[in-house]
Amino acid sequence: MMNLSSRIRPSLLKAVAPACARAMSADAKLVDLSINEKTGIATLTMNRPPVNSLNLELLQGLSKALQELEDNRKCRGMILTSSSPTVFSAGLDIMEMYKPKPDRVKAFWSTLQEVWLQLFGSSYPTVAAINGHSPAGGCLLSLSCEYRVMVGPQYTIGLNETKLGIVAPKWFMSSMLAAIPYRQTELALTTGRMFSTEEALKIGLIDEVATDKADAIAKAEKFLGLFAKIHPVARKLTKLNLRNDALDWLQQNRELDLNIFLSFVNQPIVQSSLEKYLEALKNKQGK
Ligand code: CO8
Repeated sequence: MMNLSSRIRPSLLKAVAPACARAMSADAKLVDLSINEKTGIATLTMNRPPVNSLNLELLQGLSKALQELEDNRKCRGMILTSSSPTVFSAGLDIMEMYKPKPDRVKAFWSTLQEVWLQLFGSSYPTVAAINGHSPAGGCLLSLSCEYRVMVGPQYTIGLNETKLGIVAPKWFMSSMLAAIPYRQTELALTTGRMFSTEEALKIGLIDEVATDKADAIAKAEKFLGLFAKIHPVARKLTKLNLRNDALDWLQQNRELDLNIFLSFVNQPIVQSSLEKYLEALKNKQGK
């Protein structure tokens, strides 16, 4: 038996999971975490219908799961994916930012910071199996992983914040800069561009295209297999040295970043943009 967390709940194991996989103690409702005992590869599945918008509770579930994996010495890698058939994650739950309650919005942003620090700076290798649309915070989560496999051609990915009249924080930008060049990042962010799978592949925003979720998972596992013969400590230190500047900035500036977010999100013009965007989402064609 693997020496996993004492809080294991085997009942969380999905019927489709391989026989050698077992569930860990992530929040049963909003995230599902299972680990394959043979390979040590964990699968972390976001499960907040309909679109996995990242509210405080989903972020807390992700943070707890990421910490469990960090504490589990047998974890050889993690695949982040979604239980939705069409959406990886719709990004931050706009309702957390629209007419926000002071204490909750602080906890919300602080937890988002924590999740990013945990994911971008994880000691184990990470892959996003992007099995649906991945705007804004959804794109951020995938960019925080080391490799991205995306189901195509029908889905889109990008940091579209400017289209909502909001500004992606510095560490969102750093995450994109870790994947694609400065020039492409500037163009993508200032225009709030959502990329098709094919376009994303062309500029390196994603690494591979998959035909469906199973193919994406298989490709993610193949990527993680590259590390079978690489010394884990050498791998981890190389990754963390490369990512150090971005990680260090947020670690040193969490309070400042929180205050920037709070003052920004509370501005009437931002609230008005969010309100209009929410209305447009609710009234979009096809509803
Ligand atoms: N937050 C809250 N609710 C959402 C969100 C969201 N991000 N996205 C969708 N919803 C809601 C919709 O309003 C809809 O609600 P209802 O059923 O009550 O009408 C429901 O979820 C289902 O949505 P759709 O019908 O649109 O579902 P589809 O499958 O047709 O489309 C998409 C899925 C493509 C994901 C689409 O919903 C979409 O484009 N969503 C918006 C994505 C987006 O722009 N997210 C940006 C969030 S902001 C962010 O992540 C970064 C903020 C950075 C910091 C800012 C500093 C101030």
